Amino acid sequence: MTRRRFLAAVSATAGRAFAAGEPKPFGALPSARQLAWHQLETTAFLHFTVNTFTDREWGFGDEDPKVFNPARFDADAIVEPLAAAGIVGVILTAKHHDGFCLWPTATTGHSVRASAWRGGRGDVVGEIAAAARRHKLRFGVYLSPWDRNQAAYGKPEYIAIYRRQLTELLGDYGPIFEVWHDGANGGDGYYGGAREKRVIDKNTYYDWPGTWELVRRLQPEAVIFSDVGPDVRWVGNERGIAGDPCWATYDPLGIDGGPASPGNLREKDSPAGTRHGTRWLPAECDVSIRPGWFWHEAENARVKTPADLAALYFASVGRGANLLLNVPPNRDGLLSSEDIASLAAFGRWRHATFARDLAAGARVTAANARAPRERFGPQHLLDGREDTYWATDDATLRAEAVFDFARPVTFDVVRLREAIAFGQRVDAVAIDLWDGHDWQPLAAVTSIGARRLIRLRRPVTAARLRLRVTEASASPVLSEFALFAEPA
Ligand code: FUL
Repeated sequence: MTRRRFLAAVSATAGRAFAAGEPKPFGALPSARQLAWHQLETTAFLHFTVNTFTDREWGFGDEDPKVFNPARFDADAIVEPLAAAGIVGVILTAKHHDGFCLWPTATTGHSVRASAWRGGRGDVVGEIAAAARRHKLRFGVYLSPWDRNQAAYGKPEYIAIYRRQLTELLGDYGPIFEVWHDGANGGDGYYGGAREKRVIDKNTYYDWPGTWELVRRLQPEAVIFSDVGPDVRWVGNERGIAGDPCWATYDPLGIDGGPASPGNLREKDSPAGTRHGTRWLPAECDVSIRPGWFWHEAENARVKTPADLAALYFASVGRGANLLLNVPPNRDGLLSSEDIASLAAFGRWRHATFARDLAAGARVTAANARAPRERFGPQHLLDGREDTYWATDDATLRAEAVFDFARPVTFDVVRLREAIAFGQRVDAVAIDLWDGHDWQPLAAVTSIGARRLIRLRRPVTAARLRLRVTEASASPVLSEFALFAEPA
């Protein structure tokens, strides 16, 4: 199958069946696995390998596997603080660019088997996967395509090795929710002692469609992440910040404007995506809680604060993307106390902010809703469900809903959601506040998609609010209008 045919096949399948009377779906649509992925919001990355012990970010591939010895490694102690922060999935670097495998693979001797850790009988992948299950987190794998240890890297044989490694990871550790293919690849390395530079053709060397078909076969529910999807796209920066707007549709181009591949991407387009693009390809914002991806003693005092994490949450999840927050284990095989403290406070903030929707219970009216109103009326904005929605007649692109509160509410966060199974339809909305005489503009934003969080500069008190869809490409289908207050 060619890449084009593969991508057409994966993006043609809508994730939901449509019933008579419902709005007609618009544009590119999410698949079932993408719809499930959107629900996750926040997941974690664990960067862990020989680098943790050599104090590097990119290992050359000649590291002595004996250096890997996290003597107090405790997978539950790593996963538990993530769960407490509201993180619902964890992706482990099963192999980073240095080629050291965190599981006892049959494909190479350069693995935990040759390490000093637990006499070579340990399996980091197995233990994190099991701990994730115990704490109700999903488990995913990062397997670096670039392998600076492998003698075969750059030759066709390496692709077979890479696929055998994926086959082990996707076959032996239970359900996998996401497979992460890094775009950084090719360059100098150890390569079995050759110590040379190996440049690969990023468009052809890996035969990505073949690898993605293998992932589909072994883990049909897993989403595949790379610079270009096919399910989830890189947001185009490692700062954790989505574009504003951030469209869920995207037609990525290569650096020269031709076909794109992992590592060959015109990344300046990725934060915003492509309005009316042909593929549903939502953004994932990867960012580390520390300056580096791996743990370094010298960065213990530079862990992002809970306020930094909250700001990242608004800049990623708040723009319809997902946040993939890296929290790297240290040399003991634990998270450091600084990271745990920051995660815990971030989790408390999240819970305190989002536990109670202050708009629930409001009275809502809208001049336009498609019939029957019980099914498509604006009351569905407030019912706390994502599978029900307010939809207008097909020809009504601009619409408004007015919310009346029995008692004035004080809030500083607004959350909006489109029912994205119907595509990304809304281009811009505004929110107004009734001051007793007139409507005063409160906020205006563009893309919504899976969600949009509006963080106001200061708390606002209102007894009456108005939501206006000011621009849409198809009749709006909105599933939520919610209000929250951050803890003082
Ligand atoms: C990059 C890699 O080179 C970094 O080391 C890290 O793994 C990051 C998530 O992706 O491309």
